[in-house]
Amino acid sequence: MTNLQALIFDVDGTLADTERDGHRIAFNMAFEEAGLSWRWDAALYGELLAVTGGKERMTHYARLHDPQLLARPEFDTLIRKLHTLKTQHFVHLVQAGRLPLRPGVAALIRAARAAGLRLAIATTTSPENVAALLRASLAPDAESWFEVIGAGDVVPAKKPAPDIYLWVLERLGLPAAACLAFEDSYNGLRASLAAGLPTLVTESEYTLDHDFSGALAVLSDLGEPDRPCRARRGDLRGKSLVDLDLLRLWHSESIKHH
Ligand code: XBP
Ligand code: MG
Repeated sequence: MTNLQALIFDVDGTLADTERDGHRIAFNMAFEEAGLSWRWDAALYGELLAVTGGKERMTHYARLHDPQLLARPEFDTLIRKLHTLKTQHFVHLVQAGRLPLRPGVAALIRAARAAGLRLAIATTTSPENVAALLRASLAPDAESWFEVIGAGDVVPAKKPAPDIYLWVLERLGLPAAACLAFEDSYNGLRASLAAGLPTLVTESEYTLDHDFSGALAVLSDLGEPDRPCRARRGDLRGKSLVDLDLLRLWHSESIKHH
């Protein structure tokens, strides 16, 4: 029997709802600053989220809506410049306290630490964004709570490829069966399942209609004492929030079935 030893968290949509009011705003600020007429409204951004990675997402958008720009020889340089600007804006939004953690996230992370569970992050977003979010929304020294932080371009293929999760597992030196992943999106769940990780999904504003087949459970969020979470799928065993006992139960059940 493989006991639960580590929790691996996705960032955007899982730790915090960062997309509509964070990344999207930062992209638009970068486009304006660069004198580009691109503007991504909330609905369009929801469609563009099918592509993970900000640079990849902008390239995808250009392919659909601005082929002339895409064809210019300096396009790749422009994308890198836009992404640097966007990341600066996103970090400032986070530092202004605009992106709080989702319900139950901080409490579960603190409880996991106290219980000696190892913590890691596996995300498509850029490392600067992770550092800013952990510092501003969890604790000033929170980066040190995560033994491994796998983010952005450290792997060639982004989610739904399993690469970032495999990169994290290798550095944890743990088998997937000793871990549990937290995700919010179809792309993220495909990545974690492809890496063999039992995965808990908390739906986010852009992913309510996603296919979460294979998840241990699909929840509204992790729940707070005064704000119960709801299970779209999975048995909360009468609990109103996700605690370590529930995680260990779901984890042991998933390992039994493998
Ligand atoms: C979400 C993403 C990222 C962010 C934008 O990552 O796909 O691309 O949308 O961040 P995850 P960057 O859900 O895996 O945390 O612009 O830095 O890519
Ligand atoms: Mg996500």
